[in-house]
Amino acid sequence: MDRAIFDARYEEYRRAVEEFLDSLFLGTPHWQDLYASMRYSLLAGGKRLRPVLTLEFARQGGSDWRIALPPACALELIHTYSLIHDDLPCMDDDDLRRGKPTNHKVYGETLAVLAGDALQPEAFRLILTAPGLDSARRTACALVLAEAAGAEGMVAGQVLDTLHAPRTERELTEVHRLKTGAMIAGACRMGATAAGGDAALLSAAQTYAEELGMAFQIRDDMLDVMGDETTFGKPIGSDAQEGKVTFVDLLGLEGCERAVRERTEAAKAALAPLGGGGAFLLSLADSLAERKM
Ligand code: GRG
Repeated sequence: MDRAIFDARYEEYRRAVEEFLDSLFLGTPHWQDLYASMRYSLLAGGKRLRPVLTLEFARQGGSDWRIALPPACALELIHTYSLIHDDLPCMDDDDLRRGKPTNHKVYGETLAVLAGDALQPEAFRLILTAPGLDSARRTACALVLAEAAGAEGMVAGQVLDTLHAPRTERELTEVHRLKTGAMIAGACRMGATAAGGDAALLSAAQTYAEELGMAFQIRDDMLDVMGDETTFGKPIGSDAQEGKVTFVDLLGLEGCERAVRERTEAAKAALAPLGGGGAFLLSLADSLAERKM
């Protein structure tokens, strides 16, 4: 896809997501400190990759992509909670996220934990009240989110990563399939589900996402070694400092580059059933393989 057309579509999706998120948690209860803490992290930028994937797969399912905005943003609420909790002293103990002080550095640990807690049911509320979805699609989308974020998805990956010290390529691949890949796969399946897409689209979404998720994580490990702190938005070298084994340790930078290329090509191959309609997703895979943030 022509770069300018790709950029324009990504920007259209990103802007719609920002506007939707900015409309949340604006009330004036006397527990406004909770809302402030939630909005601080929710509106701190980020690529909005997961909602963008949802909106594009909704388009692929033949729907007006706007009907998928609530479930797309639900994924971003869950993603945001995971980042807030991951930065806490009991986990990675990070001071910087997306180039800004982490939530607990600004609001304190108690409110950071509670903001993350609140974002989870609020994500399900968005799906279960989505105006453009009938009750069958709302239920199906809620299930996609539970599978992606729960005890067989992202949280399982975080447990393995933080408490089981993965060291081999096989162990690391499993961690990242769950911790990073499950939410990326959930994002793709969410769009297809919201649009009522058929089994072929769901299957393409799953395979594309699995390969994309691994490429994304290997690239993340590379950036933790060779990235620029200002662009990446968090300190470089934090994995090594925390004693974590990464793909860079196992494969070296060149091996990682090769693996990212192979995974990216496999992700693109999974889009064959979409024909020319998959052009945006092909370009997205290529752009993520070269990302700097
Ligand atoms: C606390 C239950 C729980 C889970 C945390 C997502 C996660 C699991 C931890 C964040 C740390 C990390 C490096 C995770 C790997 C996935 C990843 C690269 C997350 C960052 O996603 P991006 O790059 O972030 O899409 P932006 O800022 O662009 O939204």
